[in-house]
Amino acid sequence: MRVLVLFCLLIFCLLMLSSPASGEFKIPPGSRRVAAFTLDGGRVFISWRYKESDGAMAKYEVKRSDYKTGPYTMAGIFRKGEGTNFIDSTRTTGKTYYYFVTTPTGTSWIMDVKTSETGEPCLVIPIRDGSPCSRLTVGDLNGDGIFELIVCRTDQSGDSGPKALPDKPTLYFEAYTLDGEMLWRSSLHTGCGELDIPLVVWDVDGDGRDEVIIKYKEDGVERLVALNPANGKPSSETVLPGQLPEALHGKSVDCQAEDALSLFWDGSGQRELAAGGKIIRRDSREVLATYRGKPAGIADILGDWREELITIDGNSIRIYSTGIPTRIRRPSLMEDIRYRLCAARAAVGCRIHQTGSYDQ
Ligand SMILES: [Ca+2]
Ligand SMILES: [Ca+2]
Ligand SMILES: [Ca+2]
Repeated sequence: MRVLVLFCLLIFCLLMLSSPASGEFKIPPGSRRVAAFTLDGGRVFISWRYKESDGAMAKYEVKRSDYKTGPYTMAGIFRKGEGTNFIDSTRTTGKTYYYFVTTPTGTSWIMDVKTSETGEPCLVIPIRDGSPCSRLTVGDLNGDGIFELIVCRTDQSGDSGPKALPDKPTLYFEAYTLDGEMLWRSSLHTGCGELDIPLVVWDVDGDGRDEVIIKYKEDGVERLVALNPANGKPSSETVLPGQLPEALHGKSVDCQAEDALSLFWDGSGQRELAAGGKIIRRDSREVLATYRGKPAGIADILGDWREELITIDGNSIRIYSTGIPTRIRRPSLMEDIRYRLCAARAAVGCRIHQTGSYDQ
């Protein structure tokens, strides 16, 4: 509860940066990006998002081809009572296949997958060489419904960047697409380290693109700065009135420890646990998947309603997806305002598991 109250305080501060004309939050439309991963044995896992607006009777068609330009043949039809994912186990190892998914609204996507004997459902995104990073969050920076990653890292040397100050570390904020393209890099010179600085990614002005909001302290003055989601440049800055509660500095926010991580993974509709490099079933302790790196976030940013585990592994971000099919059909969790608030709250200063409408 304490975290929620403090987060509401921070959102109130964010609203001070909003234009008077906007005044309300908008939820980005939700990605229709298809997730396609190769599993072991040459199998292919495909999943896609079910939007609530598709309706209960929504039907999806999945077609495949050896060539991007087709011809495509039907691989599966998924009606009410079936999930929004499947495993194609009839493929030849080492070949590339193209999958075409069509929704009731006529929207379709193509994803290519090269099969292998030892595949795992994981996206690996290299980040720029430099100081290690320990924090990241997600947001839709261009309003296309597909999430981007925002990484925070610190250069303690104090000699980087055009405005470097010798006694202040340089904080870098970098944005990457899920395809690994670096969109922009922004720097901030402050006496704070990355773990001391709350950052929130939220569509403050209601234009469909999430701003990156950072609170920091400089020369004893609390400030909020909003980064333009298009280029990372500061678009507005506000000096906060008075002294905010200590918890808004980020470090002292109450939160669950990293080893209390839980996530929707296996399709049972119940959460599983992630700890010590393993994702395990809560009741039987069965190992469902393994991961590398330090967990940095959990969110439903790909495919269906199962949650991805995001880790930082050296100079790479790894996004682990389930490869387990399910017949449960649920809207993307990121369409749930309660869940989105939790995802934003997690970046204020601690890692916590998300809580949405499917949690009791
Ligand atoms: Ca986007
Ligand atoms: Ca915006
Ligand atoms: Ca997911």
